[in-house]
Amino acid sequence: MPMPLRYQTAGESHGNSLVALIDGLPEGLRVDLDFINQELHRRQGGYGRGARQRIESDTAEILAGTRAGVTIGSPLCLRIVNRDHRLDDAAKTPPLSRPRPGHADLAGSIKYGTADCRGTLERASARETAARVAAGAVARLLLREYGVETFGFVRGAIDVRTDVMPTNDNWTTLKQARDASEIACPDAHASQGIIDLIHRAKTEKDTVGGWCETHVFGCVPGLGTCMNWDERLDARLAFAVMGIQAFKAVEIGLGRECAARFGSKVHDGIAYNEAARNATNFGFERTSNNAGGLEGGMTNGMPVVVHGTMKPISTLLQGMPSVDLTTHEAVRSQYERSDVSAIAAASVVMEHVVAFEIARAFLLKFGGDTMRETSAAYQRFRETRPS
Ligand code: EPS
Repeated sequence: MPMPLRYQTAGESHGNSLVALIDGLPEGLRVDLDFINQELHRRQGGYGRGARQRIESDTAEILAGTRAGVTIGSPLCLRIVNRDHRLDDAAKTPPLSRPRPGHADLAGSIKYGTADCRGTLERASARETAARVAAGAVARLLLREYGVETFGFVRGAIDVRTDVMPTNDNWTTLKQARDASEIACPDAHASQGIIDLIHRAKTEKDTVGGWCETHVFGCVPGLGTCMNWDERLDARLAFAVMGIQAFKAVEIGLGRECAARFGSKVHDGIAYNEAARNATNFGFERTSNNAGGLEGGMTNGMPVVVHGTMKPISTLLQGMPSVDLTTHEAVRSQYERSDVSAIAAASVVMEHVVAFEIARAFLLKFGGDTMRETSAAYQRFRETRPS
């Protein structure tokens, strides 16, 4: 029986490897490692990253789940080896006993009853997101078979924000601009503004967060459900995005701004265009997309739009007020090699966790044991009409 699509990761920042174990993929999906590695490479980039990214060259290998590169319906296991593998060497991973405000250090040390935050911080580290990108890239390979594409980018930070608005018609052009940007922002002026902010933070021994966005194009209406609260697609997307290290807020479509407007200025009018009856929206067009493509926990045929907010990196070169866990003396928090900003990487991670949830919802609606069954169910649905 097909399982709902799901994944787990294992691995520590300076352990041997990161692993993604993906369950619920149909038989017959080609696992294109070049594509996965291209996305892993994207995640490593971005202005403001630390020296670690010059050490690593993230590459996925398949440990299980395929025959000649094609899924056979069993769990798929992907591994990314850590070059900076030193967790078992105590001299190279000394205790961290001056917790960093904002990191998992203090809560983890109390939870595990230790004055050394090392165990917690190694797993809490955002290094783990490489495994999530690998899992999400597999999801994107599946979605591509059905014309569903994701586009993630950096919207801004502090007082810089681009006002670009991705649509079905312009997103591939914006993607080129994003890929030309050192900070994954498809607006050259805003890119420079964000880079300047990160440069300033570096000079001042500080850090920067930012806003990321993911847009999903090509979803048919009806992915997700209004029938069970824990299967609402908007709820699942929020869960997935909030689960990314350092994310503090998630919004769908107009998000928090909804409360600042009357209903007539929020809800997206419905129109019917007979000429577009074979499009993925079945010809039901909307006058705006404030809902971010989701109504009643289901896709409505408009692009899915998810916003994520990342807090600044919690490892500050200047330190923050803290306490030594052994002596309880007031100290500055401990510095570890880190990034000044990982917002570009975060936009890649967010795109991939969003893709995974969309693929999960897609397979819940159309999935079978094989890609042939999935394609047949999808095709049948495309031929139905509300009547
Ligand atoms: C991280 C600290 C840095 C980051 C790391 C996340 O690693 P290191 O301590 O080895 O310099 O570079 O992110 C990654 C390694 C990555 O690949 O994203 C942290 O403390 O969360």
